[in-house]
Amino acid sequence: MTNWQEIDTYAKQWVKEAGAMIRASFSETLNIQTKSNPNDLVTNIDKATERFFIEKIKTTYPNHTILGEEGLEETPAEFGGIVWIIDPIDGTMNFVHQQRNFAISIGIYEQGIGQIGLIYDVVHNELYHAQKGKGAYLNEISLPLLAEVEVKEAIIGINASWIIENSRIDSHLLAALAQDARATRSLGSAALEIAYVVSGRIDAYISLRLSPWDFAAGKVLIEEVGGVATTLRGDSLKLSGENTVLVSKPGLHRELLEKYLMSGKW
Ligand code: 2AM
Ligand code: CA
Repeated sequence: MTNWQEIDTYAKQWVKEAGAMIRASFSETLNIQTKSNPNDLVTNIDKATERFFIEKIKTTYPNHTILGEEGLEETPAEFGGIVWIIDPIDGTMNFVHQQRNFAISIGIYEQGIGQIGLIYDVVHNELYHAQKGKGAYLNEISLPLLAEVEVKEAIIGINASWIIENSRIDSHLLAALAQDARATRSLGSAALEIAYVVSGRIDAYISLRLSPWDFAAGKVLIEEVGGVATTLRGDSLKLSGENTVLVSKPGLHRELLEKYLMSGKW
């Protein structure tokens, strides 16, 4: 039998340790590089943080596998066994430019099913955490089930780049949503924006392109407060490759799919 309580205790301890190391790095000079494009940033701290988790996990749980954003370990061929899905710094651009509004995100899955979700807002010392079936918490506070809300009273987390006209997606559908909603917000860290839906600070979050490490923790958390995480077509999120992502309060999820998202080409 897997001892999830023990795994949870270690994971939280390591996340706090990594957070302290990231805070300590603020006084050092960053080494910044670009990845897929000039705006896709990675720093020595992203890599050092991922390496820190790999060393801890391999020492303590040698039969677990690791899928990290920086790819320092070989990507698991399949999602059998226990897999730690890690984004060492989600919102690297915010980390570099703002020294805030970024998070460590860790989802721990067994046979493709999320068992533990941790999203740590390092600067605000806010740890969103959940074990499947045991509810979600923000630090020591138990988070309530999400109440229903309609689009016209909802705050939608969405990046402006998905609303401006472009040939790749049906931006007019998302522009209509932005107009109908009470407000839109964009924080720049997918994991934190999902955590904000979990804690009720915003009502839904939409992205056209996320990788598993961006949402693996958030999916565990949102399901513990009665919310839903799917693609923009309402399908299950895949742990391989990129996905469109809709994370939302329960009734709002259906309204968003039916009125704005299902007819889109994405
Ligand atoms: P990252 O900071 O770990 O790269 C930015 O709106 C959010 O989307 C961040 O959480 C960012 O994660 C994520 N994201 C996922 N794929 C991305 C991509 N290809 N380019 C930029 N941001 C991406
Ligand atoms: Ca990320």
